Amino acid sequence: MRSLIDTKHADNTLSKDNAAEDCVNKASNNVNDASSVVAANNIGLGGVGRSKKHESADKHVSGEALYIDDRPNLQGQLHAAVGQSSIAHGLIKSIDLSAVRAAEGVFAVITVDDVPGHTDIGPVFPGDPVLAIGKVEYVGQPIFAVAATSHDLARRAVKLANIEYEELPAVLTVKDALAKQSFVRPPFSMTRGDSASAILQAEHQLSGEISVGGQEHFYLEGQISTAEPNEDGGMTVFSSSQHPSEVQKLVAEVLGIPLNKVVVDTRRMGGGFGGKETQAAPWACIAALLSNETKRPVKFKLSRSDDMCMTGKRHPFENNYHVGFDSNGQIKGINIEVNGNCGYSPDLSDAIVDRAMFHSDNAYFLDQATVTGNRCKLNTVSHTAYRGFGGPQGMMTIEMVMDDIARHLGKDPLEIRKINLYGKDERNETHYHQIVEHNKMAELITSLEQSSDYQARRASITQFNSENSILKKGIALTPVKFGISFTVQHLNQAGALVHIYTDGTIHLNHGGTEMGQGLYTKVAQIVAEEFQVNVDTVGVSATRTDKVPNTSPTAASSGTDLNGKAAQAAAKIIKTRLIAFACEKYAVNNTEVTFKDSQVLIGTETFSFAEFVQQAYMGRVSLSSTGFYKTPKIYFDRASGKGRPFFYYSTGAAVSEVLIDTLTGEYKVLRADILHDVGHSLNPAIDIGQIEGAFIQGMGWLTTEELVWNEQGRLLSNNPATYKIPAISDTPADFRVTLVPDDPNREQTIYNSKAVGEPPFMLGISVWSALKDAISSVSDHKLSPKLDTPATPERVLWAVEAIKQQAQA
Ligand code: MTE
Ligand code: QUE
Ligand code: MOS
Repeated sequence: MRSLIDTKHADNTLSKDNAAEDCVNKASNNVNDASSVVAANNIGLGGVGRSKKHESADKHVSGEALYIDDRPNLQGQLHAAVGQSSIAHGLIKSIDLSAVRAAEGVFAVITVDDVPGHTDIGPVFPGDPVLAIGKVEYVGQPIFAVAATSHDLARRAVKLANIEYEELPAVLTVKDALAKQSFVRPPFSMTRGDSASAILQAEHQLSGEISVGGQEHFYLEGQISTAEPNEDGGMTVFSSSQHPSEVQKLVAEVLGIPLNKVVVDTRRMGGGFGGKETQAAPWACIAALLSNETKRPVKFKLSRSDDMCMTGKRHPFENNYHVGFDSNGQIKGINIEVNGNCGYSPDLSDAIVDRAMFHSDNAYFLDQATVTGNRCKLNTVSHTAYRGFGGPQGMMTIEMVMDDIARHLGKDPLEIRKINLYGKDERNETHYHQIVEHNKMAELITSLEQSSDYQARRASITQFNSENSILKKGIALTPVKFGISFTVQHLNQAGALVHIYTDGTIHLNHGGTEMGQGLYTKVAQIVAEEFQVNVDTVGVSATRTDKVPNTSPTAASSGTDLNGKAAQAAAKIIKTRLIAFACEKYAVNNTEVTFKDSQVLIGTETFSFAEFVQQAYMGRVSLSSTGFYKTPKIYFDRASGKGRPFFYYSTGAAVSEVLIDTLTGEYKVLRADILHDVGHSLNPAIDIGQIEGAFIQGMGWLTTEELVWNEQGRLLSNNPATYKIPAISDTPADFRVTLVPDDPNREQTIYNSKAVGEPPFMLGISVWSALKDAISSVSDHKLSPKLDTPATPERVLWAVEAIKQQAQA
C-alpha cells in the first residue's frame, strides 16, 4: 500500500543499488565522524545516525502491514457511500431519497438535517459543510450519506437519488475569480523597500507570467475511516489521517459530544503527502454520523475515482512578476503576485498562500520586493496541503525569473542564480524580514557544480545540440531553501509518552503519524539512543488521541523535529529517575552511572538494562513519563509582515539533464545529481529515500501529472489511466543522491538534524528548468521559452514551435 515513489529505499537492506548503498554508507560514516553526540560504542544498536531500516519495511514488502481496510470486519459492520453534486454551483431545490432508502441492503440514509451537532467542519475557518446545506459549490460535493450492508450496495444505492438544482453561475478559472474578486480569504502583501521605484531605476526590466498546475496526491491507500460506537455514547474511530486530534475534535463536534468521548487511532497511512491533513476528517465524520444513527460499526472508504473527484489537491497557481536588474543580472527590485486557486472553501489555503509568498524568494536576495498573494475562490473541490504547502508554487516564479534574466543577458542561468543568492553578512534579509543565518548555499552549489561536472557537461551539450537538429539536450542547476516550522506559531508543539516495562522493553507513543516517511523509526532511534539500548526493544505503537492529546498535524516536515524532541524529553525524565535510584541504591554519584551497550554500569557493577529496570521497579521508581516540546525563537506578525516564521532553513540543490525530441515534444531525464543538507542525519537511508521520492514526486508534478476539469467543472482526469504519475521507468537512468557531509544544524534541533520530508520535492524544479534550457537551445539560447506546468510533451512541443516562430520573426 506504500507509495511507489518511495519504495526504493524503504528497506535499504533490500536495495541492490550499489551506488545508493555507497552513498548511504558514506553518509552514515560522515555522520559518525562528525558527531560527538553519537557514542562510538553503540554500533549495531541502531541508534541515532545509523541507516536503520523502516520499522515496517518487511511488512510493507510482504503485505503484512495492516491498513484500516485490512482490519477484520466487526459484527454488524456497515459500509458508507455518499451522494454527490452533479453540478459545480447551485441551490438544491428538492431531494427525493425514497429509492435510495428502498434499495437493497440500505440501513440508514442521512442528510445534514440528521446531524446532531455542528454541521460545518471547516478546519480553520468555516465553509466546509459535512453534507451540503441547501446549496452545492463543486461537482462531487457530498449531499447525503448511506450505510448499507456492503461497499457495493452502498455505492449502488446513492445513484438512485433524485435531486433538483437551480443552477448558479460557476467560477472555474483564476482569471474569472480575480475579475470578480472572488476570494476565500482577503489578499495580503509582504514588502521590503520600495520595489516600484527600484524596478524603474534598474538598467533592465522584464515581466512574465506562469500558470502552475495542481497535483493529485495519489497516496496508494485512499481515504478511509471506520467508526465504532462505544457503550457510553462515545466513538472509537480508526482513520487514515495525518491529524488524528482534528478528526477527534470534528467527530465530537458533529456528534455533539465532548472530546473525551472520542478516541482516534492511526497506526499508519499508505501515504498522505498532505492530502490527509484536513481531508481525512469528512469521511471519519460521516462514518461516525452513520454509526451513531445505526449503533453499528461503519466503514467508509473512497474508491479511487471518488477520491480523486471529492478530495482537494495541490493548489494550481497563476503567478506573475515584474523585475528590474543590472547588467550582471542582479535583481534590484521585484513585484511578484501569486494567485492560488483555493477551490470553494478556505481549508488551509490562507497558510498555503502565505507559504507560497514566504518562498517567492527561494534562495535569492530580492533587495526591494513586494509579494502579494490572492486566495481565489473557485467552484471546484477545496484544494489542500501537498508536500511543500504552497512553497513549490511560490518558488516557480523566481526560478522562471532567473531563466528569463539569463536569456535576456545571454548568460548561463547558473551564473544568474549564483549572483542573486543570499549573502552571509549582507544581502541576507528576506522580504518578510527574517535574517538568513548560517547560509552555505554558495558552497553547496559550488560543490554540486563540481561533483556533477556541470561545466564540462554544459560544453558537451552545446556540442551535441550543434550536431543534432531534432534531438536537443538541456541542463539546469536549481537550489532549494525551505523554511522549517509551521508558520502558525501554536502548531509548533508536540507531546510524547514513554513507558519502560519490567523486562526492559520500551513502549513509545507520540503525536506524530506514520505515512511511510519513517517518523516512527527515527523517533524510536532517538529513544534507544537515550537509554543506549537496541532500537528493536523500542516498540512503536499507533498514534492515539487518548495517549497523547491535542497534537498538531504531522506536517510542515516537522514530525521528527517536534516529536523526536518530545520523546527525548520523556526518556530523559525517566533516565534522570533511574540515575537517582542507582545513586541511592549503590551509593555512587551520578557521574558513575553509565548507560552503554544495553547495559547500565554503576560504579564497578554492571547490569543488563532489563535487570536494572527490574531493580528500579522493585525500588518503586516510576518507569513512565510524558514529554513535551515547543519550538523556540519563532514568531510572525501578519499585520506588519515581519518576523521570524522559521526556526531554520533546509537547503539543497539539483542538476538535471534532459533530452527532448523537438518533433514530438517527448523527453527523458538522462541524469540527476542531488546534494541535499539534512544536517546531522538521524538515519541516512531514510533521508536518502525521502530525497529520492520527493524529487521524483516533484518532477511528476511539473512534467506528466495533468489535472483536467471540463467546462462544467467536472474532473476528467480521475483515474490512473488519465492521470500519469511517474513510473520506475521515468526515474533518471543515472540518479545520484548525496547528503551534505558533516554539517550539523546550527540550531538546537534533535541531534542537530534537519527536516527532510518536503524540501527535496522542490529539487524537481531543475527538470522543468532543464526542459526550458533544451527548448531555448533551438534559438541558440537567445529566447526564453514560456513553459507552463505540467510541462507535458504537448506543452514542450508547443513551446518549441513558439520559439521557432519567434526566432524567425
Ligand atoms: N513520505 C512518504 N513515504 N509518504 C508521505 O505521505 N509525506 C510528506 C513527507 N514524506 C510523505 C512522505 C509530507 S507532505 C510531509 S509534511 C512529511 O513527510 C511529514 O512527515 P515528517 O514531518 O515526519 O517528515
Ligand atoms: C506549514 C504547514 C501548515 C501550516 C503552516 C505552514 C499546516 C497546517 C497549518 C494550519 C494553520 C492554521 C490552523 C491549523 C493548521 O499551517 O500543515 O489547524 O489553525 O495545518 O507553514 O504544513
Ligand atoms: Mo505535508 S504538505 O506538510 O503534510
